[in-house]
Parts: sequence; C-alpha cells; structure tokens
Amino acid sequence: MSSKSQLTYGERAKQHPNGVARKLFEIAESKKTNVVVSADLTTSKELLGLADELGPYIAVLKTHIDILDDFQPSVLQELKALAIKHNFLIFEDRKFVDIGNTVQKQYHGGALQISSWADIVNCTMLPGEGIVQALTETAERDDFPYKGERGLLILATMTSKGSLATGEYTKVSVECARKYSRFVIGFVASRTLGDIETDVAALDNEDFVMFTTGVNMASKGDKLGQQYQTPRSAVESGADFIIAGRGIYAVPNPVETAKLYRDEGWNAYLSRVGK
Ligand code: 6AU
Repeated sequence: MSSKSQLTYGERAKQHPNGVARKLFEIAESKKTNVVVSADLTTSKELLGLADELGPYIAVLKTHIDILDDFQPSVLQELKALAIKHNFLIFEDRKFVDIGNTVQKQYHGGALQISSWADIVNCTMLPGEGIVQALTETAERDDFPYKGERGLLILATMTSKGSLATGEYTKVSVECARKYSRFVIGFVASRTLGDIETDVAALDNEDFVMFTTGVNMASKGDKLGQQYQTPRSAVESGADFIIAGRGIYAVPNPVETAKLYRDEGWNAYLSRVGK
C-alpha cells in the first residue's frame, strides 16, 4: 500500500513528481472514478464502442492491443481521440518480459508503436532489474517525444492461482520501483496475493500508485485460474485503481454495470480517506 493512501486523489495529484501519475489522480478526482476497464475485446468495433460508451465512467482504458483480430494502426488514432473526448488514460497491458535491448524496441517503435499512444505500460520483473532500467532509459532519452507523459507499472503479484510472482520476486519489484521511480509510477498488485504493501508503506516520501486487477462483483473466479475480489475489498486492501474486465464488458448492460463498479470503488475510496 502506498504511504499516501490516506490522502485524496486531488492531494496526491498536487504533490506527485510524475506527470502521468498527476494526470491520473486529476482524472480520478474530477470524474469521481477509480475504475480501469480491461477492454479485452477482439474486434476494433467492439473495443472502440466500449471505450466510447464507458468513457465517462472510467479513469483508464486498459488494452491488449495484440488480441485484436482486425488490428489496423488507425484504431490507435481512434482510441486516442476517445481518450481525449472522455478524458481517460490508455494503459497497454503489454507485460514486457524480455532483456533490456529487446523491450526497448518493443516499447518504442516496432509494429505497434506502443510508446506513441499508451500513457501507461507494464512489465514483469522476471528478467531482473535490466528490464526496468532499459524502459526507463528509453523514456528519458533526449529524442523520446513523450518525455514526462509516460509511466511504467511493475507487475508485482499476479491474480492467477499458483502464481510464482511472490516473495523474492515481489521484493525485487519494490526495490526496482524505488530505484527507477522517475519512470515507474506504481504496481499492478493485489494484497491478497502478496506482501508488497508492507514494503511500500515503509517510505514516506514516495507515492506509488496501486492498480489491482482480478476485480469482479459477480464471480469468485474463472475456470482458468483467475481469482476475483470485489471493488470494495480491493480498495480496502490498498488499491488506488481497480481493474475490471469481464465483470463489466461481458454482461448484458456494461454501462449500468460500470456505474456500479464506479460507485462501489469510489465509496470505498471515500471511506479510506475519511470523507
Ligand atoms: O477481469 P478479467 O478477469 O476479465 O480481466 C483481468 C485483466 C486481464 C488480465 O490480462 C489482467 O487483468 N491481469 C493483470 C494485469 C492487468 O496485468 C495481472 C494479473 O495478475 N491478473 C490479471 O487478470 O486483461
């Protein structure tokens, strides 16, 4: 849990050194939502349709752009336009997991040009410190066009049954986040599966943003090992932003459902900050 989790999003926006984190908190404060929708849809039409419908109720749209069956670069411009229209950030859930030299090319350039449209990306710590060092170096290069407008999350624990992202792995995640905090804005983690919050709470002068996935109001899990908790329990465990996919997009009325997630996540946040 961040040592700043008792502060409001507005207060955290004012003092955060990273521009993306500031923007994230400002959006949450102004739209009164801490919902990240995981738009794991496989056609551009569905993805753009969901982004437009849910845009007013979310802080962040999370994509897996490589699962689109009909991917064309134009979808990225359209997504960007929707992000501006509805004031949300885009998080490409790429989970970089390779040596530094490779992830630099996967992040900045390549077929997907991820750095050009994703405000936030994530990586795993499996390769060790080099992956975070490499992505940070790219984001700080003099010729990087989006300097100060991009952030990285470290996948510190995982929601799937039997995950190996525990113990030493999680500890190194926290150490690396601290060392590269100019670019690392926080974690994807859930308290129920890790011990990260104790470590992160230890320092007063840092404000890592906690994204918790595996959030679903109607299910405890799926047949492939996914494990769920509710928006309220996620926020009570330290989530600043709750990531929900099927719980929102795979139901008969995604808009009404997104509003329910928004209300439960927001009320849990208000209780946490004592408002
Ligand atoms: O709500 P769901 O189960 O439909 O979708 C959860 C989303 C998926 C996963 O790829 C992702 O969250 N995810 C992650 C992320 C965000 O990095 C980590 C994790 O441990 N578990 C998980 O489900 O898009």
